[in-house]
Amino acid sequence: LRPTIVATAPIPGQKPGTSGLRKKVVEFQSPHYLNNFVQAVFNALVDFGTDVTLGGSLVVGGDGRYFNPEAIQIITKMAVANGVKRILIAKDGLLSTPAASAVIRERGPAWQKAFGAFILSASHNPGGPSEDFGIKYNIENGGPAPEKVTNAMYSYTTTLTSYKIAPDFPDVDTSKLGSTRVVSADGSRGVVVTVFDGLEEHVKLLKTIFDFEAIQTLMQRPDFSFVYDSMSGVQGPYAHKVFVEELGAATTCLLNAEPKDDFGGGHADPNLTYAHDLIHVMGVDSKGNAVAAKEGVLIPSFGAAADGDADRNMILGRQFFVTPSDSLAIIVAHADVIPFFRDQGGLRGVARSMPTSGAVDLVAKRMNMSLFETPTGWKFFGNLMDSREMGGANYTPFICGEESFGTGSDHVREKDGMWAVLAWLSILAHYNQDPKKALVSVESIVREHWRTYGRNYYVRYDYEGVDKSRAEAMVGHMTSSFAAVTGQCLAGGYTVAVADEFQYVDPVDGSVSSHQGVRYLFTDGSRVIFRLSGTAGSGATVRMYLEKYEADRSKLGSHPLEALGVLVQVALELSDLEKFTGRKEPTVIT
Ligand code: VG1
Ligand code: CO
Repeated sequence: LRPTIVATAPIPGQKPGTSGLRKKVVEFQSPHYLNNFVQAVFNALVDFGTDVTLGGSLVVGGDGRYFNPEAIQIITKMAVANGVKRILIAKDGLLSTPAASAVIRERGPAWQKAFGAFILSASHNPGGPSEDFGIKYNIENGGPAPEKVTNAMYSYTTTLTSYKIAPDFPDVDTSKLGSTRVVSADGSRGVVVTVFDGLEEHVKLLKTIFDFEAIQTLMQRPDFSFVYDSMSGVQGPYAHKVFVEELGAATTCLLNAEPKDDFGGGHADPNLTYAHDLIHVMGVDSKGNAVAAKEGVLIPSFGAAADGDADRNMILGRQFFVTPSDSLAIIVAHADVIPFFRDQGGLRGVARSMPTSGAVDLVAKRMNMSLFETPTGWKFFGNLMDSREMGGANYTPFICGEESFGTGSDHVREKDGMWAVLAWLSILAHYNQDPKKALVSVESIVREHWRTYGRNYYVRYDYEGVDKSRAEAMVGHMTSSFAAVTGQCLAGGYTVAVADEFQYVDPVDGSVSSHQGVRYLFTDGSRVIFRLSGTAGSGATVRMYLEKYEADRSKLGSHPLEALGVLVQVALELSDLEKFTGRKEPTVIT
């Protein structure tokens, strides 16, 4: 157990982004790279009052991508050297992001409760020897480390001169469940390493939230069928447990349910471009249009997909795509069909990231709930969700969501792909209780929602792999011309009411996050937003978000690209995107 102090030097570029540190695998494999970052995390924890030597547990697991096994051994040896006494490692290293959050919050008696977790994932980024690896740290509430903590981690990476590791600590066999106690040579110190079932807590928790019987009744209807695509990420075993073992579905309902360390060469991102297997089965093309079924082929009534670390979700009906922003609004509008919310007296608060459409705002307003608009990234939701526990305002129970296929609630402190799918199945079960009536479809639920609230047409353009300095120059161009464009009337009569950069003041602790995206708010309520992604492993990804609200009930049936066509031109003009990036077309449209 004796720690060795290894001399090292700061490595540039180790700043955690929207969700942890993500880089190419080869970078993580280079000498000291992972070690430096892990030591910086331990150093930062000391500053924020977490004493890891007190006996609490450290959770370690990941999405199963390439380099996960090596990273688990390194982190274990470093945790031992930094004084951690209990280490909980998920079996085979497989632990989804929402399950990690559940494990931190739920596992074990108080005296050995977890103080945090290392989650080894680059989420939806491709995996494999030449692709991305990632690491993020979640704190004791189960959520991502807040910005002040990730800033401290980064600051340590810039000054670090050494790290601690226990090189003689035996490698952990993660394939076998159970605890091993390793005692120091003089018998004065012991460390317990437990390999645990990464599925257990999360599935147990989900069963307390949803009415599994009602969902099972829906799934047994002869006119209902579904398919779930785990995209070769970590969700496969969870999907098997929930849908096959708990709900009695056939294994043929599961696509790509075997975790692979390169996600089968795919891009484990559940959207219309990358979830090609699923959209094909569901009769939807990459623009979200319906594709006619081949003769004799039955298209399932419901389809969903997860990303690499299983915190994202995409929801599809038969030949129908549900935008994540609409999905959030519809789940919120139906929260009472979910026992978790109903039993707590109903949902009281909702939050969305700034670029997410305002569809949920309309629901919150009508249902008289508090609404919060936060910067992109799940770490900003944690404080809001915890505020009741902190004795503050009555914000919980709570649902939050992002336009990037992320939805979840305060049952954990991460977005939760399985939760979103079970929420939708609960809504469908609610509308389809009468076996004699024809099936109420996903599409009809969404259209009814639009008829009630109006429709927030929404689309996001991603320009991936852009030269970083050019992307930054584009942002600079926009921020320096805010005053000049304000009040200007552009194509289609769009007039800029406000042009600014989004800044967030956390209502719970008052911390300020600036430069969270360039916003153009138009006089008719439409919005254009630009952000540079904080999850790109290399280069820059420009995200352009467009939203236009339509209240006219006769105009609810257009394709978003049609409804937003002119606004796209306005956005390209305001940003001069083509000139700065050299790109004529986006890489992905969602
Ligand atoms: C993206 C999404 C953001 C999400 C983040 C992490 O961040 O836009 O909404 O929270 O990924 O999701 P960015 O900075 O690239 O826009 V995940 O599933 O990759 O952990
Ligand atoms: Co993810």
